[in-house]
Amino acid sequence: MLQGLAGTWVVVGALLWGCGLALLQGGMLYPRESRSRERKELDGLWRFRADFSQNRRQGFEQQWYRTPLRESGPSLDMPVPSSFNDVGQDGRLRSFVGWVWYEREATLPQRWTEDLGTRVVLRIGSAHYYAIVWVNGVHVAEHEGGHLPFEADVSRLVQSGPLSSCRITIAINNTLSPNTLPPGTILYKTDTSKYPKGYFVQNTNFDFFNYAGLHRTVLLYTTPTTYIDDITVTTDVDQDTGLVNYQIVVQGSEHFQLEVCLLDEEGTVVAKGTGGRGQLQVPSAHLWWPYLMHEYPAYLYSLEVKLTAQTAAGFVSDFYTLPVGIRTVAVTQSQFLINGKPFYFHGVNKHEDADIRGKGFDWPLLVKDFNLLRWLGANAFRTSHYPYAEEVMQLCDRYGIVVIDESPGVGIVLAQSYSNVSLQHHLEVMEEMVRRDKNHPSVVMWSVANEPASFLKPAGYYFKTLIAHTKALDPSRPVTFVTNSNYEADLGVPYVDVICVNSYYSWYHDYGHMEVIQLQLATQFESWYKTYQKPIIQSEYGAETITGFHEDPPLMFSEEYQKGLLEQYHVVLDQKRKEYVVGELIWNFADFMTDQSPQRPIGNRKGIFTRQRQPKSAAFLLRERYWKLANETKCHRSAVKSQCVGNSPFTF
Ligand code: GCB
Repeated sequence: MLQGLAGTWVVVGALLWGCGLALLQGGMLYPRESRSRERKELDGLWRFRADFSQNRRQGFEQQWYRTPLRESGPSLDMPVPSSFNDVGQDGRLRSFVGWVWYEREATLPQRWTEDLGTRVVLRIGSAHYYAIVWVNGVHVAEHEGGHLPFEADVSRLVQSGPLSSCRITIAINNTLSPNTLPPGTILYKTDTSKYPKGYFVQNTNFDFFNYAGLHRTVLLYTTPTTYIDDITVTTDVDQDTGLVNYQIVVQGSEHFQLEVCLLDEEGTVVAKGTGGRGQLQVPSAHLWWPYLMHEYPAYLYSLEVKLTAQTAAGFVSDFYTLPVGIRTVAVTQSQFLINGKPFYFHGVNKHEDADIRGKGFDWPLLVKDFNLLRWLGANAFRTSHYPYAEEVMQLCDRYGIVVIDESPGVGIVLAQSYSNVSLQHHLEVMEEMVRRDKNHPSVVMWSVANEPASFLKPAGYYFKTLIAHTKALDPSRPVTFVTNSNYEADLGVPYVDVICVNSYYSWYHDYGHMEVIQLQLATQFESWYKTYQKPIIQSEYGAETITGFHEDPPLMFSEEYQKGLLEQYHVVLDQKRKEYVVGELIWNFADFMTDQSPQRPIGNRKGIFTRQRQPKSAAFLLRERYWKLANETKCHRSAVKSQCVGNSPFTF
């Protein structure tokens, strides 16, 4: 892979073997059931209380975690997973800033509490933003950051007495500061002629509602006390042989054996290995291809890992199965290559957002979204503007939807947010994110931030450090951040592999003048490319549209204007994609909730689908375009020419 690419950056999968996660301890494998592992989901109704006290600290002063929540005052029923903001009728809760308290009892199987060879782990998929966790009143974990999982080994606590249940209390604070990701500020309004005493508001520099709560599954799972803690897989291709490099970390014992087996989709063993690291060779490998790029996209093998260890109590075994897609990613001066073939991103930006549940994980919504993506002919999305649920990434692997995986680095615009404290936290967040998502074949690039003030002086050092660190964590993928700065002023872009640019011509300026889009967009692309000679993705463009508003000739906010604006962009994209533009991602997949402001009529309406996932006219326009692009690129690469007829969508 190293030879033959004149590009700015190439994949060096094998180097990942040398990589170490500098700051974090331990792995964060997705909790899967196996012959040695059980899981118990704690989704459903939890008890809930928001701390409305003046300093929001009454819960700590009165130690609400010490006794069941019902004993320290009234509580509400709160569904998990869900944001707490939109499920109630209390306006104060919708905009609440401060500590909220969640609690529930979990009944544990007898073996979990009696078998000292069992390790019991509490895992919280996402708690926004800062969380403290107690089990039976004992502090077990603290975590900063709203979009990534964290865990606590609670074996000692649940095995210390004749317990059949345990009480889990989680306090969560959604307050943002200039050093959090995303950043925010609390503004105290002290003019007593206008505001009551102690009045404050939380300000943010991002355009989505700061939903909070337990957004993803909370669960308990078990492993043996000697267990498979982490697996890292990178893949490469040599002729038609797939190469699967693996590295396994074991905790709990120094004396163990590891066996690995790679199975194809039929369940046939295609390669075997032993030991904590190695390379499996798969002759005539089925590669993992993106959706619409191949007749059989998204091929997944299964890597079965078996650990056996000799412990004081006898032999123990642990089993873990990881889905593996064999594919390569590389970037040249003008192309994004997957499996050595040019890949053009035609897709969307999303949000985790829906009526009532806010950012709460919801299977029906997720399946609907993937059905819409495939209907649309989208082959990619960006996780704007934070890491999405692990189940989302799993479906991307399964359907071949390519992902630009973005950190919660959105709204970094204050000078304070470039401090060392902020940078340190951002480095840790990248570690958590890479640790969680490194094995997903669908993830082809990391995005460390969205629209930072990258023209500020400290931005150069900040992004240089952040991008270098991310590359050290994972040399197998390109790294970017998404810019809306001027090409001459941007101090971060020198360090990215692919330039991702957002622009809103004839929306945030030149209102209504769609006739200037082509000139402005062409100038944008040419300026960036002349300066950097790197591939470019139009990572956002779009127009606010209220579904059902019709105006012809088009006026802003009408469905016709959204379509017209997109069409102007497409003219230039069609020219430049023949040169160095490697993708286009519409803003946004669906309408979504934001803070209240005169520009946001109940949220951001730039979706091509409504918040309830119904199509606006632009969805049909994009559908035609994406299928046409897919047909073109597929014809370009495949022998199946007969399917390349007209503009109509084809199916495999
Ligand atoms: C952007 C931001 C996105 C906003 C969008 C808009 O540039 O990246 O978060 O929602 O513009 O609609 O203004």
